[in-house]
Amino acid sequence: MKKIFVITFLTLLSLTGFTQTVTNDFENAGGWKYYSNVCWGIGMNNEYEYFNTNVVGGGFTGSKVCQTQNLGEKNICRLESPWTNLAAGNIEFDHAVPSKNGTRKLTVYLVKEDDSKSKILEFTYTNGNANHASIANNVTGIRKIRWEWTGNDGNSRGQLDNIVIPGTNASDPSHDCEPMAAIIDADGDGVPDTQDEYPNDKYRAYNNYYPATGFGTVAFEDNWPAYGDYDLNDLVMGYKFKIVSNAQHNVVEIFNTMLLRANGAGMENGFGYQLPAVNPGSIRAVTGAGNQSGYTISDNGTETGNPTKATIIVFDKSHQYMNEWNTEKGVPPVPDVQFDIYLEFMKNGVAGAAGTITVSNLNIAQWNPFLVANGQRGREIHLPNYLPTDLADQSLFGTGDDDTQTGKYYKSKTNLPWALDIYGAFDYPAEHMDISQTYLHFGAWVESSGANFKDWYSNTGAGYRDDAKIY
Ligand SMILES: [Ca+2]
Ligand SMILES: [Ca+2]
Ligand SMILES: [Ca+2]
Ligand SMILES: [Ca+2]
Repeated sequence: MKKIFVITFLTLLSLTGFTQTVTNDFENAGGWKYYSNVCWGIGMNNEYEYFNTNVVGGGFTGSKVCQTQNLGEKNICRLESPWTNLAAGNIEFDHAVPSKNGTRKLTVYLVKEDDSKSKILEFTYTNGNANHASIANNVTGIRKIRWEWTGNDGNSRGQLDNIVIPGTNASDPSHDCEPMAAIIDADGDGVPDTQDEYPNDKYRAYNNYYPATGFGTVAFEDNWPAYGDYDLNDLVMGYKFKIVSNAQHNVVEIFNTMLLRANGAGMENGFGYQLPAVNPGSIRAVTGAGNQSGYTISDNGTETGNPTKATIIVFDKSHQYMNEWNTEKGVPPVPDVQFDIYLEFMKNGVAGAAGTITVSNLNIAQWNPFLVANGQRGREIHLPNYLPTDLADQSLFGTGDDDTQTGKYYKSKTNLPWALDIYGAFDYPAEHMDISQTYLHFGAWVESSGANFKDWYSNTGAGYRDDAKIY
């Protein structure tokens, strides 16, 4: 909600269409207290005074009794504006040092948050008259203006009046007049730096992670439409998505890390996934996939033959990448094999031909992973109740143990699945170990349609698992 609020707020500001200014004519009845409350003068070693005079202009003039000698930073005679979200336009003010003795000089700076400064005016007084400054400014972003008087004489009064600064007050009085974090937006993409994970990149703003931390796991039984040994370890894949989005929450790119963890299978199985909400034309490029022999791949890296839902083939044959099965008791495990899949949706702000998609419409949680059994493209095995792709061989539905029908997909008559999606790590069964005898509440979880024993895979308490059957 916070992000939405801030965006709305900024939009309203820009819609008003006024050139906003930060002003100070020192005439407020509240006196200096009023101005210091809205963050004028921060950085001075003592307060401004009021001087009832028309020397500069109006009834009151900002005036500081100060040493104009160069006595070091602490004693420099100066005034500072509030932090201002500066806009292009003229910076205007009147200034004077009425009781001039010796050499007196005014130097005006734009100051950045890191206290680096750039000079915008240097003025040497030759008399006590008021002077008007009008300084063309093209700098935007968070700055304050610092007026410093120096000289070779003792006490004097640097005076200011009728200050007009193009921009809006960006100081936060409730936080020591620090720059208001909510509206610092270095790259101008509309997302404040504090919320912008790419504060210097206008084409990127947010990272979105799925799962929120670590890896999720999908595990498959490749004997579908038969139960087979039902060990659900014929392909075990870790998955992680980092979705980068821009200020409008459009997907810019996806970094998808896939881990081949086990392939306890005699068959050569492939793996892919579909993004149901993504038109393939919204993706500019896919890189990082493994071999894709037996598949037809479009120029942008998505699979041809699924014209409305982007389909990514991660690899064609798992055993090319992992010789061991990583499921056989007594055989030492081999390391996971990592695939870094990169999906480019936008480049320098330009979307793919089919246009942008928002992170919420993408809804990465509905990604649709599937195993392709034994190199036969049509033999797709999906998570329960996930739809087949356009390339699935529908003649397999309802055969063997499968009970796929309208509204029910990849489930048996007793609702057993051929694939599992675990939002975290998964200690998968060892080779040939039926998952329902490895995880002792798995059956009850299925029978209850997931209502009971939701922790069937994670709970290590008594009665939950047969450790001897876990790899
Ligand atoms: Ca930004
Ligand atoms: Ca940004
Ligand atoms: Ca199996
Ligand atoms: Ca197996």
